[in-house]
Amino acid sequence: MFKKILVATTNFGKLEEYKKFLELIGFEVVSLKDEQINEEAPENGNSYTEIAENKAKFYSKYTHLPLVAEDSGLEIFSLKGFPGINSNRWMGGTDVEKNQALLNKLRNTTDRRAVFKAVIVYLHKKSLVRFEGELYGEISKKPQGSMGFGYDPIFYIPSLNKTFAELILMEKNKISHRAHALQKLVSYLKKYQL
Ligand code: ITT
Repeated sequence: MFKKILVATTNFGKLEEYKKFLELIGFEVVSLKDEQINEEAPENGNSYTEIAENKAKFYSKYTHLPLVAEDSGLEIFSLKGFPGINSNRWMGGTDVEKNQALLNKLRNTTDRRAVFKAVIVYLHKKSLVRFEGELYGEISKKPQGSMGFGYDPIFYIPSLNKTFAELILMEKNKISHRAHALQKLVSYLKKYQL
């Protein structure tokens, strides 16, 4: 029988990335929709960790399944870490519009360094465990590629000469901030046979 885990995210792109890791080690990944959870956790907190923990606690009110929740974001060096923990809510509009707005902010900037960060919180029987990952890269001059989600078309990885949106999921899942955190989660779940 498969072990069930709730991947408590409203973001379909994230969900797909989690599935690849967790199904490989024998989990049946359940989404918020599968569990008929229609509430959305508020983003409360001053750090990725605090926000991810609060999301996990929020969704645990609606299920008895072990669950994971995540907070992640893109930090741009020349913008002093902006948009960071506000990556999803610093402006309204579509991902395409957000990407364009960031490119506009960097129009005259030569320092294009940026880092993607993710904090995953695993919540099971009231115990919270945290896993972190990050990936350094740059903001491209224009959007490139059509895969992935969010800021993928403008996050450029110099060693690959590609943006995240030019990578297939399997390639992104080898190197991304989320992949680094997910590898740690997978080791933990395997170690404790959860
Ligand atoms: P949940 O809170 O429901 O998980 P969300 O999309 O609101 O979904 P976050 O609050 O963690 O997630 O927001 C992080 C934002 O940062 C996300 O919406 C994307 O726009 C961006 N982001 C995070 N990881 C990304 C990735 O791998 N590729 C592209 N953009 C990413």
